[in-house]
Amino acid sequence: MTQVQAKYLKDYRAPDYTISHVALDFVLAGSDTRVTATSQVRRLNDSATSLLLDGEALSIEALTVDGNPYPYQVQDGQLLLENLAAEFELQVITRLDPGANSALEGLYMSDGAYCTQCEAQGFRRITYFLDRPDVLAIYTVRVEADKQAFPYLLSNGNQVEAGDLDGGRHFVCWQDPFPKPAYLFALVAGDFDLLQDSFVTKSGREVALQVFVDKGNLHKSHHAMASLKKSMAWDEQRFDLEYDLDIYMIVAVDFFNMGAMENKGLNVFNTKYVLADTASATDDDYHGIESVVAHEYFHNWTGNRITCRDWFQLSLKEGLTVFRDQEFSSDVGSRAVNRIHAIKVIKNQQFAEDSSPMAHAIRPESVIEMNNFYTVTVYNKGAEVIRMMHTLLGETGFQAGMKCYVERHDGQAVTCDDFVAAMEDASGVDLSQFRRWYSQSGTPLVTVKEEYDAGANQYRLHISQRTLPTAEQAEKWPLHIPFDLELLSAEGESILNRVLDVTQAEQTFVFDDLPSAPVPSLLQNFSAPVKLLFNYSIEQLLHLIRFASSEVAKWEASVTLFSQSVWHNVASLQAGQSMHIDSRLIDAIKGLLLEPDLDQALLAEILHFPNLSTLIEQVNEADIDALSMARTFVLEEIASGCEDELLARYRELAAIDAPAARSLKNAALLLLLNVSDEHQTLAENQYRHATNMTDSLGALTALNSEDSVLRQTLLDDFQQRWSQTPLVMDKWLTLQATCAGDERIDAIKTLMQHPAFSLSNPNRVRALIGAFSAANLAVFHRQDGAGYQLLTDVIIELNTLNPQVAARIITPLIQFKKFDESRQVLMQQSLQQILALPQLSNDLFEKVSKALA
Ligand code: B3K
Ligand code: ZN
Repeated sequence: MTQVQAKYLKDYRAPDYTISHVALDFVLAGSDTRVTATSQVRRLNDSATSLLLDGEALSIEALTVDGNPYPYQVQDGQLLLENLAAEFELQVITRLDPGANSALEGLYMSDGAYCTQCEAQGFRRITYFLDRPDVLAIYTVRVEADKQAFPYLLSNGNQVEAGDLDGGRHFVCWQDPFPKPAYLFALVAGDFDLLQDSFVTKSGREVALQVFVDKGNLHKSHHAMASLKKSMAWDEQRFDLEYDLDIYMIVAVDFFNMGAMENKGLNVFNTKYVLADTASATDDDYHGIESVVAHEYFHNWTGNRITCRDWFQLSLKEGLTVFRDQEFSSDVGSRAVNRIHAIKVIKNQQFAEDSSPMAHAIRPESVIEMNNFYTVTVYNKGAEVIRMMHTLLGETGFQAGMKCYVERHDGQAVTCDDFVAAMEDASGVDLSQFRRWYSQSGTPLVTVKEEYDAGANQYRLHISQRTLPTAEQAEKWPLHIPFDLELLSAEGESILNRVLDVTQAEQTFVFDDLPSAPVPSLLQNFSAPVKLLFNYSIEQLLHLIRFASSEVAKWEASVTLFSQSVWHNVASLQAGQSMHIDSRLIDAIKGLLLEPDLDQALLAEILHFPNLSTLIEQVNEADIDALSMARTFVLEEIASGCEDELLARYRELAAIDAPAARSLKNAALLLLLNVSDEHQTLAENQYRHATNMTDSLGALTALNSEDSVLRQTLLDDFQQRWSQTPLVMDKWLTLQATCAGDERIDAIKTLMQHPAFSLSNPNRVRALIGAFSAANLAVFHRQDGAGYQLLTDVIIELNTLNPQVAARIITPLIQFKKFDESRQVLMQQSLQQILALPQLSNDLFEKVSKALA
């Protein structure tokens, strides 16, 4: 297979032709499915003479121009038509086999239902088209299928006609009044249970709301519906944005490559982000559903009404929409806890991406396979960039910017620059230097040095910034960094709270009239996605934990305190000395456990001390063996030092039916199991008397750090109870993928043969293989390379089956730079093995070739 060439942002050209209307006629008939696409094509560039349409793996049955057969050529999958008039009607009939489509892009079958996934470039697997986001067309769709097997025939917009046909078949016609790019097209045909509701918009229009789920799951669809209504109300209140069609549909399917998809008026969702009841879903699952439903809904304005000019601009819609869903979660839940979750994604995953061969700016410069760029950088760092603008402009300025953006660009396909310009114009804030965040990749290192001059009552902060070269970009520039700072007095009072504009490579900020040295709370709320380098003393960290105004700062200080202790012990191990913990760390945690007013969910976050991935990101090279020993040591010391307090909190919270209480209780249990096996009975009792999945899983997770007879007994019980519920069996798979011990590899291989597992379903692959390689670092990085080989074997099978999923789970294998020489060699050997595959997908080729370059 010849590998495709990279495409560059700098080569963007407006299209020569556009398609204003398209009528799609689907005759759904298994392997003999036929699609007739009738497009109204218009020339935009007078000097253009030929038209190239995108297509992939298509077979043409007929093609006409203005009703007459017309000559065409197919080159590298694209369709070439020449000598065309300025306006014409093109009709193409293609034949598809959705049942054979295991890549789950374009039109495919999910457990007996037809469904589509067209973003980024799946529409070209349905018909030949101008499959690019700057071609906006009005769609009318007719779907025809067997009536008994597929009673629901759905597409975008409003239903305009329906009827019965001969031979037990029926049809439905849909019309979407809003012009849209092809990636937002959707079709679903199947038999579902349907939950119906409605929402009255602030201007008084009634919108029909429908959630379609697999038969027998209606009782699990209510939370998704409630989340949708909450999102619609919130977007009106906070952003003044109202829904525009008369109907909003969500369909949950089992086979889905990602979380969900925002197709206009017809969202398609992974069942994981729809189905929930308290018996089978955890509090985290509930939260995930609420935020993904919200995210897809918010795309209706930020993504659908205003879309991207080209795929390099993906963060225009994704960064902004993640920011919006984060704000939604924070307004309806705990702002501090949501912020902590967002910070963890950046520190654990995005920093790792920045230092990997796949480093890219939130607006990448070059792309081989677009599906590889739905990343934590584009999404989550993209959201941080929007958040920084929000910090610089304030809520009022930011909302003025949003208004300007919507008024200027509604109905258009635009760029990130257009967004920043709207923000700038509406607020008057100069964002010229700030724009670099869009084009510069890598994590800025921000070094802070403090200086207190007692004679002059003056405190000075020297702040310098530097971004190291990344794989694809050598030269770096200073960025405009909003640096949120609090200064605390020795007595713990807040003396100053403000955002510094850090814009130069080196800058000094001077604070006068300070009678004693303050304690700084630096980069509060993680006000910019940078690595902060500051040597906090233990005393300063303890001061911040007690007195910082920001709850996030208290959490950050506890993370730093814990990390410092781990690194200290890594050094001891490497020097052949014994490990040791400063008792002040234990006392600080004890103090927090005894503080009655501290938010329970926040305390739970603090007790979930940094995992191995977070710690690895703090250094250039990680000695994974020493690191994992040192982390376990520190955890055990804290847990045994706080045993009484942990037990007291555990007992006090045991019977409280609230998510925050449950999260603290389960965090305490996890620590207690680190102290002694005696506490196993706590976990067993919790499991046996649990009335909800959060408590069952909390108990199993606490028991999961090492294999034991009890663990095995309860896992067997769990399996018997849930064998018919795939989403719960995913939890069962993940528990086994993330347990310690050398026998793990064989256990996972055996599980791959279990009926609960299937390589063709992405949720199953992520639950077992994805969890193993991303969250069981000690075993994945086993010295003999057995962990790498296991992942490699799965990737090789997925290369042809589902390239998108293969390329997603390869991430830990290309991030080899942090590990020792012998592990690096083994990881590279695995990558070589993949690169040598005879039919290597573009998805894998892009990542592997960059990693080995
Ligand atoms: N826009 C989709 C993601 C599509 C990914 C294509 N490989 C979901 C979302 O971000 O809302
Ligand atoms: Zn999105």
